[in-house]
Amino acid sequence: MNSSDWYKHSVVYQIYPRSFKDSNGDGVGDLQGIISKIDYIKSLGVDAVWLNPIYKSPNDDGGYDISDYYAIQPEFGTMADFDELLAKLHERGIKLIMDLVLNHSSDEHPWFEQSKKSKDNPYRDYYFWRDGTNGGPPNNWPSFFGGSAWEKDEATNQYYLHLFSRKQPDLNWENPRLREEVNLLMKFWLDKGVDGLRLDVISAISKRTDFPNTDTNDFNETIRKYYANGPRLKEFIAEARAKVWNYYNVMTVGEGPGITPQNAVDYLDEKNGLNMIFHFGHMFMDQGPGGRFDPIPWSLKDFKQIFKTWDDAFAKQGWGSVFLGNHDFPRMVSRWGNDKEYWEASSKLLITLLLSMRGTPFIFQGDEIGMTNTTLRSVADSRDIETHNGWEVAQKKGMDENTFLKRANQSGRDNARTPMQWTSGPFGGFSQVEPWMATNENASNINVENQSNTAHSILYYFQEMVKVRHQHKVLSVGTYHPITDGSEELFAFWRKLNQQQMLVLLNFSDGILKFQVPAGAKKVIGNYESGMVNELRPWEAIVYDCSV
Ligand code: ISL
Ligand code: CA
Repeated sequence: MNSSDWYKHSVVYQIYPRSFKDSNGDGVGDLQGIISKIDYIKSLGVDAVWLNPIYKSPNDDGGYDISDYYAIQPEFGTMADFDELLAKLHERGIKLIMDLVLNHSSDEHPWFEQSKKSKDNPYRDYYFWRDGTNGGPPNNWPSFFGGSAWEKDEATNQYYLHLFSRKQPDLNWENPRLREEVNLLMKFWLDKGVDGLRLDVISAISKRTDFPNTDTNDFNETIRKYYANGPRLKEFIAEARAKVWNYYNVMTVGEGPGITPQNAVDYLDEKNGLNMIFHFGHMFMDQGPGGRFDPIPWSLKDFKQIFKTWDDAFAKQGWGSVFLGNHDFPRMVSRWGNDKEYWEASSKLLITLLLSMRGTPFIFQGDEIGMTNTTLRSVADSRDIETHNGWEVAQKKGMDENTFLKRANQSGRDNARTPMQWTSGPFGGFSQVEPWMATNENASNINVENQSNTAHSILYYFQEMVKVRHQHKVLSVGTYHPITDGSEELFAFWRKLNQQQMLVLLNFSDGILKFQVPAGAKKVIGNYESGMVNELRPWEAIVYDCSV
């Protein structure tokens, strides 16, 4: 595994290729489009790029349904384009983290094409096939994307498991032959010089394979108890590490829906585990028992507690990751900030939080310029299977489209997938033709072009904050000491490392707050021009150096 712990000192930029930049005028982002923006990526000061899946896929779930792990999605380009992108990133000292989807494949993958042919096909056990019960599915497990997690295959009169869409059959990691296939495909990408792997839904590769009914209506509880954290999880991760990762200088970050502060360390064993894992404590805090389209209010007090709980968990072993948004969640400024009258200040405040917290920060494309949620005018505007399936479920419960749309516009994944906004020109400069998904209407005033080289812009602030993080090791590896736990407006904390100590003040409110700054504190960075000491204006963020 890593001889170097480069990832602990890195800032990672997440690129959703379909929406980053279209280079050949087909309305879909592609690898040459990313290459055309490589100097922009360099200008951000980031150390690594995480690419969402770029493998051959029928695109049922944004590429998270892979039909060939060894081929590039033709819409995105060729393997030569990939090799060029990797080389150009490495020339600029930027590492590449690939996204591997190993909990499930596409139903158009040859493995599944074989597996469904007959009960005695050699590939049958690459997936989970079970007989139905009482004329229905084997158990009551719901899919992440609505409906049952089982699909009936008439040809062999059995059901196959798919925690996600019916076109994403779960791979059976209990089968050593499947695990060997996974090892081979990982080696293929690591032999090409890839520096890191983001492991999709790694928490579910070992699940309850006795398949009991779930005993709760709370979906996130069902994930925790039945889909994730299964009995052989540590074994499977340790095997992949021993057979593959230990032979490369590769960083591994798992995506862990269902992990808990108590069991996170099980995934992060220094010798046999992953380097990092994404937790979802804050990501699910505003989801009710019905999941994404059952939004509930969130409180800053709980938000702060979640950061403390997980920092304590990761302080024990392994290393944490910090993110406030990605391709699966609404835009951070719309979700956690104030994207109306305090759009600029709150975007910068969230960037300050992300880049001053312990753990490797992951910034999602567009958040560095304060991109906001979009507005679906009808469900037909959505390009996300989760939203479409969610609407089907909602209709069955008698919900009207406007009510569902309000929820989808608040918490749906489409918000993060609108084309990157480069200029105030047509389609935000993403493409010369109508993109695969409508550009956000505010692209004319929120874009890279009008924020470049503008001192007070969000983009400029992001670049400055990245420099601050790189210049002060206390912000990447220092200890974390929250204060003002009880406040519903102020998120304040210390970061300490030997003699260095930094005080971070974040006013998560539209009001003015008082805070007694220690004598001798030196302001390092802030999102307002100089103002009154001991007073925080609406959504004001300040980092003070209080080193002794
Ligand atoms: O979007 C969610 C459902 O509410 C998240 O819980 C998400 O599905 C879950 O964290 C797993 O996400 C990953 O795997 C999915 C894919 O749709 C997501 O884009 C990916 O990030 C299935 O591969
Ligand atoms: Ca294209």
